[in-house]
Amino acid sequence: MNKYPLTESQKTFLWVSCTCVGMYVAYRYWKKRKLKTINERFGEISKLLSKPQKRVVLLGLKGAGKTLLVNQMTVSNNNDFSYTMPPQPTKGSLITRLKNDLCYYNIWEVGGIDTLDDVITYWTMFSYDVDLMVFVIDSNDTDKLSVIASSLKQFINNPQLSKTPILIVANKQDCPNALKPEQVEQALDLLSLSHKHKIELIGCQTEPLPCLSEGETNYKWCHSSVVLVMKKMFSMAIS
Ligand SMILES: Nc1nc2c(ncn2[C@@H]2O[C@H](COP(=O)(O)OP(=O)(O)OP(=O)(O)O)[C@@H](O)[C@H]2O)c(=O)[nH]1
Ligand SMILES: [Mg+2]
Repeated sequence: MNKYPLTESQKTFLWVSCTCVGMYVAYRYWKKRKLKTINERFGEISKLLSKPQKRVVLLGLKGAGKTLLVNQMTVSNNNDFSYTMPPQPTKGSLITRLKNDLCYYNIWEVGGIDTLDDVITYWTMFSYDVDLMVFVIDSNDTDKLSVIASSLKQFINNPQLSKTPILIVANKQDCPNALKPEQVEQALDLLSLSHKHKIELIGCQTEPLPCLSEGETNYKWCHSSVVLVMKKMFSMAIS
């Protein structure tokens, strides 16, 4: 038997006090958790900002295959990405961000260039603060190679651009009449240019694409040569 029975008002007071203490403890716990989450998120953002960023400019004549190349690189870099076919001609420029453990790579694709004058203008316009210039070539379109060869010489002779490395992508290697990477190298006279400038060439193809399964409209596929181009691009941009 209870020696000191509580009155009704004492019981109510005790009950209200316990509830208040409980709520206060729960509130403090929730606040601490919230602050921790904010700190964790802030940590993630700081990590993002502290990772270096590289600027890569992707040029090439109209229809050389820049957009499809970037789409396939993005697939290999980001599991959630997919693209439709055929790619639409690029109006203006497109920026795509790729990443690896070391850096973020902001890829600027400049679309719709079709004359030598345009090539030079765009190369010069986009030449500031660039870590790597990538030039995509249609290896099947041999008539245009002379245009590219002369613009490359002008590019290399421009003192403003003297420190920017260049990667040439000899694309459309799947086409039966495409020049092989060594032949493109010769046509562009890269051997003599490489004495004056850091310049490399790599073969690539983004087609033929596999058939889509029924009901699918988007591709999540990339050719193995695209992965090699992307790795080369990453290594040249940080060199
Ligand atoms: N056979 C073959 N066709 C390709 C390859 N890469 C691109 N193409 C085709 O070439 C056409 C042009 O491709 P895009 O990626 O749009 O070319 P682009 O350089 O972005 O063109 P612009 O945006 O107009 O400057 C499309 O029909 C592609 O399917 C390739 O490796 N092989
Ligand atoms: Mg394009």
